[in-house]
Amino acid sequence: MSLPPRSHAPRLVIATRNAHKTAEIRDVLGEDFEVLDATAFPDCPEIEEIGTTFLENARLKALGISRCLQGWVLSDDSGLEVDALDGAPGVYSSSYGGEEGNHALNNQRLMREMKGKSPRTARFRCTMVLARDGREEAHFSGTVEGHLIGEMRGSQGFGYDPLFIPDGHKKTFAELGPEIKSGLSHRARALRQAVDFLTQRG
Ligand code: ITT
Repeated sequence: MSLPPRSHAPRLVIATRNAHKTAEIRDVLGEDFEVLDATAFPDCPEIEEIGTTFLENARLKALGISRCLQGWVLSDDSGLEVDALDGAPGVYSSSYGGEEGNHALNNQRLMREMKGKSPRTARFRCTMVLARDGREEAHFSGTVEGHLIGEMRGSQGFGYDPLFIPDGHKKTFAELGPEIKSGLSHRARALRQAVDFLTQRG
């Protein structure tokens, strides 16, 4: 008797060079997809994030990477919106402290700006664009509400996780760890919509 052909998980390329995002996405998707990111395609261009909204930047990243490879590409543009700072750092979350991707400087600036301020409510927002053959197929958005504390707590996760306590919890994302974060994060919420879309498309 011959064995049935081994099924291969469909490939999904994440248009990011942020290894934390890729790991979180891989965590949520499990074995259902083969997840790669832009670091596996060194010939693809670096994408300049010149948009002024999450959706604009998510489009730039998804389309830029999709034009240089075949198959499904998913981008993630995300950030933290703080009510007492009129939504800052928002789309500029990654360079808030003055140096692109420097999470320590970003957190220091956030703690400085928030000293004595209220309310301390904030949310993470994630916008994802799915693209194929250089064309946008769909976009999705997810948020998680919470509040900021005045000092960093926890060592897991990345970015602003040590300062952010999601609603319904008493610990920061950096203390709660990946299992809880991937159950309720902005990224997981957007990603589940993307998976539903891909499943419907077969
Ligand atoms: P790519 O553009 O390559 O995807 P990036 O890190 O530059 O990577 P963004 O431009 O979307 O990504 O900026 C996201 C920033 O928002 C990130 O650097 C953090 O400061 C913050 N951020 C987003 N999601 C976060 C999360 O789950 N936890 C903590 N901080 C987060």
